[in-house]
Amino acid sequence: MTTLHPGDVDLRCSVAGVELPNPLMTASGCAAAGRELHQFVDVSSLGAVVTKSVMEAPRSGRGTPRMAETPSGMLNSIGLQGPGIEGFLEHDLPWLRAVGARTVLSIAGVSVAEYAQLARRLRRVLGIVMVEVNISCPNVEDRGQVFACDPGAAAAVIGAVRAELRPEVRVLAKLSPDVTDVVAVARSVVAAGADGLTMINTMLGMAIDTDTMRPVLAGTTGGLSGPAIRPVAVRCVYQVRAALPQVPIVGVGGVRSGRDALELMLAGADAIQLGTVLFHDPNAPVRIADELRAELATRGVSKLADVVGHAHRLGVT
Ligand code: RRO
Repeated sequence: MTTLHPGDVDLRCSVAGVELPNPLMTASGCAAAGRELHQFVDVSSLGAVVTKSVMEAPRSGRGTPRMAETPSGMLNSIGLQGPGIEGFLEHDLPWLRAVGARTVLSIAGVSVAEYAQLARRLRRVLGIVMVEVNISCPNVEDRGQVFACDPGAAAAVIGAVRAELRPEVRVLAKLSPDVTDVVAVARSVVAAGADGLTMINTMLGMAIDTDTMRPVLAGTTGGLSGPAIRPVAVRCVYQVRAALPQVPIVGVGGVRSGRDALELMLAGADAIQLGTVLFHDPNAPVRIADELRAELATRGVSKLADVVGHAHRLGVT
């Protein structure tokens, strides 16, 4: 048997018809609009840069402290800090275009009308390959604004965005793991026009400082990310892939290595986002791409697409 060389492994992938040179994207909120990361990794070499979620107006976010470490992950309570859509279009998108990045714009709002307005603003904007609709931010004023926790509310947002965007701009819906039935939410947003799903956002968590005896985060609760949530991401991707095998999935949650990325792809992810790992290893997209090639070569797999959803083909339930 001839051994496959990692360099011969084809990492190209396609998400909802959008062709990417490799499956590794940044996760929203973990690399802003890519500028800082570009000091370490040429962001045009990534599958895509997914921006921090942009709202209609500039926003300063929650008070500090906004981050807390846990033994197996990180809690954040940023609260949607950002430049607003005009600031993003004026300062960030031109830079992303100039460096040749494939840009996925993440958008967020507090109402269906705000999401619709954002999508309308994008109608004449070029240079965005997909829009990721963040309906699952845990750090909002009330849980009623976590649209992804309710299939009907989630569908209302996605339907409004779909109706306003140019038809060729693909729409990803970013889902929350903090639900009883993620498949029900997935079905609902796909019926409303989502071209694909990003799973998962952070899980709502909390830490208390036992010396001060007060919550660590100024926002009290925060989103848990990192290795602790990877099995939850694998489970969500697996369940949705089983129920909706034709729907593209971008897997995200605690990926730190090529093997972790492979696991999510075996569960059914067509592409992968890297989040928390970027904070301690900004070179992770390059390292993980190399590791993924090596993992596939070891298994005699020459094309990434051949492993997507493979765990289902073995009939594992
Ligand atoms: O800004 C945030 O606090 C935040 C967002 Br928008 C999100 O989607 N997920 C998260 O963990 N934090």
